[in-house]
Amino acid sequence: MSKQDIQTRAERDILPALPNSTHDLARLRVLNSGQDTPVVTVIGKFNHGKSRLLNELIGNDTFAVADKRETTALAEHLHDDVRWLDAPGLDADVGSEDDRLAVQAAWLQSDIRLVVHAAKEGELDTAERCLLHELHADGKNTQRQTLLILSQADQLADDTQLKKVSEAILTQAPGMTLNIVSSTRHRKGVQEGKALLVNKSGIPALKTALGAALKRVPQARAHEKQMLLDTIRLELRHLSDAYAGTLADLHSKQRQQRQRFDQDIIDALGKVEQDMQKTLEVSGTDHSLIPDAAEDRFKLTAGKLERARLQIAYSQACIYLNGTLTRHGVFELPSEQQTAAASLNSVMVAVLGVSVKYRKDLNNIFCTASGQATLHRQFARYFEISTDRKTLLAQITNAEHNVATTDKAWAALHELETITQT
Ligand SMILES: Nc1nc2c(ncn2[C@@H]2O[C@H](COP(=O)(O)OP(=O)(O)OP(=O)(O)O)[C@@H](O)[C@H]2O)c(=O)[nH]1
Ligand SMILES: [Mg+2]
Repeated sequence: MSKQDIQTRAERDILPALPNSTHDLARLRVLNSGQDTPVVTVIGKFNHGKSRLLNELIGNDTFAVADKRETTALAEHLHDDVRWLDAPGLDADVGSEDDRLAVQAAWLQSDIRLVVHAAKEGELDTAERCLLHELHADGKNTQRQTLLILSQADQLADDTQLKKVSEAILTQAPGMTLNIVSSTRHRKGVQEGKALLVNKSGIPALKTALGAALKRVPQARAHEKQMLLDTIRLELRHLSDAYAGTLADLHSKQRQQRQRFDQDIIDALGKVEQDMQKTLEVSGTDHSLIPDAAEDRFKLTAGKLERARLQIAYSQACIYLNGTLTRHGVFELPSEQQTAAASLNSVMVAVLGVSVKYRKDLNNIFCTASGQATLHRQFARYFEISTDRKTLLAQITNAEHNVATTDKAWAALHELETITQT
């Protein structure tokens, strides 16, 4: 598989787990593209002289310059083993979506950012200060470099004015070096062969500073690649640990719930068996089996008494077992099994039926191992399809899906690590 395919697969498999890594992966794609040529871009507000500065740095009028909002898309030029990118001005209020994308692309591709601010504008405004702050933070992380440039220096009345503006800006951007330039002076000096003017334009000094920054690019890129992979790895580690923890907790909850259910059912069946045995212990004639004669219709017969006694014992067993089931969230039949007769929709009715029970039935159902095992099995089946258990199962399925997502992301990250190092 080609490096590009691996990169594409990494994006496909890592992003579902870490959607916030979009930028890091896109930057890795740039760093892994095999293009070793360093990229320098200008950033700043429109009309501050960005395009013209680039033209002076490369020594020809490649980039469009105008006294209005001019650059509206990313323009690129290869010169002196450097890719120069001209970006639109950063003016959110007048910028279109295309501008925004172009600025984003410049941000993504650049190794060195030249922040251009026109001297005549005085201090940096809030947007520029935010930008510098952002670039500074990014630089600390990635080692990408930023050079601050005070452009159009010739527009100020004198050196005192220039000094005032420079000092004000340096207090706004502490720790930074200010590169003061005038593209107009540079062009004039070059055209008229005036070395002093060229020198005074600040462009040669800026070229020297840029040259030093360019030398640091390979090392910065190596650092940045490692840093990006480390960041993704760390985030993935946190995420997959969290997902694995959730899944383990849910599995353990599922197991414990079932164990408690099984134990409670065994205990309840044991108690019901004991009570039932007392009812069934009576020896002698089983009156319940002797049908009443027609003339006994309004009399209290031994058969009626015995049948009532069995019925009460049976009802008590059912009530007791039902209490146990209810404690574990087993109430009614699942909706797909329900009928129009609401009284038939209980799990107890579904398991034990509605027929009248006699001694033999009660003994088989409640007092034999096979009877108890049957009840246990059927109760367990309804337990597993009760609402709470189904919800838990859905949570487990979801957690398993999350774990699978991070597993896939790990595999893709390992591949990405291989192509990034080579
Ligand atoms: N006096 C003077 N004018 C300059 C200088 N640099 C640029 N300009 C003028 O400022 C205007 C804007 O210059 P551009 O280079 O197009 O500015 P930009 O920042 O690229 O502007 P957008 O592309 O619209 O963002 C043009 O008229 C330039 O000629 C300079 O050093 N001195
Ligand atoms: Mg421009």
